[in-house]
Amino acid sequence: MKKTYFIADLHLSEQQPHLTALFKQFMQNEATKGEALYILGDLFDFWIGDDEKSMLAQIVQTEIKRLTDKGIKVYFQHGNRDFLIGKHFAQKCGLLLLPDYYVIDLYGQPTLICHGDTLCIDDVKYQQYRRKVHNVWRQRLFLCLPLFIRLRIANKIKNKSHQQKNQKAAEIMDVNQEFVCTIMQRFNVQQLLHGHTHQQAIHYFDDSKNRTLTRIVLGDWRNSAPFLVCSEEGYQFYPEKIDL
Ligand code: LP5
Ligand code: MN
Repeated sequence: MKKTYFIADLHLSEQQPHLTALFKQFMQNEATKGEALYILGDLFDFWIGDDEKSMLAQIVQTEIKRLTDKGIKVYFQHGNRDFLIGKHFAQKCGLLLLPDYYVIDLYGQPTLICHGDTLCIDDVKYQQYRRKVHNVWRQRLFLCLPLFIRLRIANKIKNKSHQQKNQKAAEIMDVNQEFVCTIMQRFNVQQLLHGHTHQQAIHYFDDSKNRTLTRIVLGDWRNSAPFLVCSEEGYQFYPEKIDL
């Protein structure tokens, strides 16, 4: 039976080698059973340019290439931490870069996939910041800087974000339900799949036409290595429940 895997928010970094070990294990075992793997953003804790030649980058590329060499498609959508992953990284390992919103045919069910940060429109400060760092010219300028300066800037942003997050209400950092309905209507789908909020769950709700819509949220890899697997028979989280 054909299977498709979904993961998000691994936040891999040199400081957390156990996560890299979990990633290797997942890529060499579970992921090989599928026809496709979708990584819905925040694979890395942060990414400051494809010229980064760290050991971690090499390990991740090797693992992705191992899958793509077997003919398994590996797709990637940018997260808020690794939106600078570019063509060079992708070409090295056969990774297929997708736009921020993308509709896939999931065994007969059109499904909108995204990282999830764009759905959190009540987090006004984040959305303002996002617009700034997604500006193409600002990104080009940033990528021209020496790596050590980029690293310093990234750490500054991380610290600022950490401070600000502590002062934000949890509801603000979750998706805006009205916006979720609007975006699902815009893409004409009844199923949405995303990460970012880290709250692994399946939400059912009705739209204005009384149709039942589904929103599937992937968990993050803080304490375990959660994934979603889909087939013609439906979908299943592993592990079914994770500690939040
Ligand atoms: O990821 P998470 O869940 O911890 O927090 C996010 C939002 N924070 C971020 C920041 C990232 O976590 C870390 C940054 C990685 C840097 C990558 C390289 C930078 C390249 C620059 C290229 C031009 O995304 C957090 C949300 C939270 O999700 C929940 O949705 O709330 O958002 C914030 O906390 C943002 C703050 O509110 C505003 C931060 C202002 C930073 C000011 C510096 C601007 C300078 C930009 C120019 C270089
Ligand atoms: Mn995120």
